[in-house]
Amino acid sequence: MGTALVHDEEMTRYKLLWFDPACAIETPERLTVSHEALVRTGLAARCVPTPVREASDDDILLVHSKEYLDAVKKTPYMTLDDLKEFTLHYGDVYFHPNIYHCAKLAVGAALQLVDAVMTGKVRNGMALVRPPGHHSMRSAASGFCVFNNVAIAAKYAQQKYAVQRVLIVDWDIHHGQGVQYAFEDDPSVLYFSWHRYEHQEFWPNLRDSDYDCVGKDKGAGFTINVPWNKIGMQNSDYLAVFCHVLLPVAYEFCPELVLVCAGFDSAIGDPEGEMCATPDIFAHLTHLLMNLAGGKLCAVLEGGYNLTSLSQSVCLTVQSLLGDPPPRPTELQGPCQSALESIQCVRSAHSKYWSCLQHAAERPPSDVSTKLEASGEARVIKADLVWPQPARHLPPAFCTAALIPEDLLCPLGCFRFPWDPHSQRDVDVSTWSSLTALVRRLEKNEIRNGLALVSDVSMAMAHVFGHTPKQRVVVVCVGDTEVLSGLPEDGKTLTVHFSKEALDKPRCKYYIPVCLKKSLMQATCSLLLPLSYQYDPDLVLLARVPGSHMGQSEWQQLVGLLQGLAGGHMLVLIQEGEKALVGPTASSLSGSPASSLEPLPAPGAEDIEALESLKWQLTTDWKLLQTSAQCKEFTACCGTKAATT
Ligand code: Q6M
Ligand code: ZN
Repeated sequence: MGTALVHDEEMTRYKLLWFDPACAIETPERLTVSHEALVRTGLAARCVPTPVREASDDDILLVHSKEYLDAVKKTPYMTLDDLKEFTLHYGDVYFHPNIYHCAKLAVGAALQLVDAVMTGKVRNGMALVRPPGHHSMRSAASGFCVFNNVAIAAKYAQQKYAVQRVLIVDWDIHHGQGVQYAFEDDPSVLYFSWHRYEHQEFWPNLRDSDYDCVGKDKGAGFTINVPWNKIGMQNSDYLAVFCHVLLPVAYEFCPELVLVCAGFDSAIGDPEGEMCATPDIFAHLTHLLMNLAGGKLCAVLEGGYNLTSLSQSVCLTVQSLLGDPPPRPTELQGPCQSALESIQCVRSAHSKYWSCLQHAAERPPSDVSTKLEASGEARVIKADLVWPQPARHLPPAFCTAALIPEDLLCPLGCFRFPWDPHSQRDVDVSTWSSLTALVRRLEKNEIRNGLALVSDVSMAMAHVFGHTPKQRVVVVCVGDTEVLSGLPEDGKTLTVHFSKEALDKPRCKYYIPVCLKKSLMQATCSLLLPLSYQYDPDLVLLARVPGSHMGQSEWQQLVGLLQGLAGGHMLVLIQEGEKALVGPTASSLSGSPASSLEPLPAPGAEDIEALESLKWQLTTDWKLLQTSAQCKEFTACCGTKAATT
């Protein structure tokens, strides 16, 4: 399906012409190093090169006023003094004789990307642009931004392709107030932003950036602000927000297009953000969004001022867009106290708008509020920031192996197993030993993933475990049949079993039965993902047994999302009676986007109750499940990262 890369050197041809420390970080090199890194790593060559174009006046007028456009149009003819004077009307932005041209190309690049994705030329893509866009408002430039590239792209997609619902994910470390204002009363565009806030001490210092600004009128609930009130946020803080805020709401919203304000000043080493999330995290953030909207995702560059972490982060984003498995997440802890306070506040502010968050109201912030000084120590940021160079990983040559009976057609995109890609045949062709051979290939990274249709999932599992002594495995079972009697309970496996009838009681922290009537996406986002990320398996084993209410698209979402773990190594076992799932499973394993879900039904009170109490019981062992800040006494005795380090 392909990944578009929109890029044009012309956008490097403007720069700051006078002394202004606030603007000095926004340099042409930002674009050059990002593009060079994509070329050097071979990623650019794997993308579909897509030319930019100049946005038309009508495109720009989708978001901006005629007066503002006319004013910007005059800048190419201004003297240096005129430009300086013009710049003074706005905050933290500079003009240059060529910036109007570049700003038109930046908008045009975003629109070209939307065209490529919406016409089905590619599945997804990234546009490398300057100037950025998310701060610019109807009649004002701001924060290095001239025209609002992503806001215009959203309106354009709605107008040209009749897209009903657009999700905008703004992971830049600044609040994209321009995007927020463009859609604050519009329920057809869900705007999510996290941003360094520090109780309004950080630029752009707006009251409108806090968690309780949720949108207006019909758009109430369709603006989600996650303020970071401390610097030094880490991978686990970002992942927690995705699992407990963004993803559940996004699945409920059910977008038809996802746009990302892809700023990388939220990565470690950035002088503006001062956060500690590593470039790897962007591979995961991208991956987690890639199965929404039938895979239609357009990432448009915003900020990012540390040239090293910027270019690494850009590469990791594009790598995920291309379908490579994200690198293993490194040593995830739980979110820090300040992040938990923000998460709790956002969830509670949105509980009346989203049924997936309705229970959050029952645990309102008690003595905590981001209005107050956050509890816990500030993290100390090391003076010399170093982070590991992202591993130059090689995806296995073979993606998906299918171990299925001879009379079944091999699904598209798979190869039939047993079969030796290195030309020495697998000798034994009986199902059990073929299964063992397949697992060994996964272990050796010769094959990325596989699926097997088996007569008895329990026996198949026993077999797999008999032959993978060293591996840590996340086992996910779906269906109403008990299969797990023989599983090791020594921490070498973490098992989550989804059923609609109660099967079993939790036996230990590594065995988690989840009995739900519906709300399966919900449980996947806010329970299964955090557990699995924290466990960090070498292999994911997904088993489908008879008797389940999980529909085909939910199943595909599950298959897609779980591929973010274990370097993409996943084995799917399907019990014979569930033959119809072989095709859809194979399709997701070989990288096709999951089919879109229907807008989600409101979860029943029973489900919510079950899920919440399960999470509550498990949080002591699994910190990534936390969604509320503890009282200070609790923090003092049980310890959190902030308190113990
Ligand atoms: C803030 C000075 C405070 C695209 C972007 C632009 C950020 C503008 C920052 C303005 N300067 N130290 O969001 O990255
Ligand atoms: Zn930024």
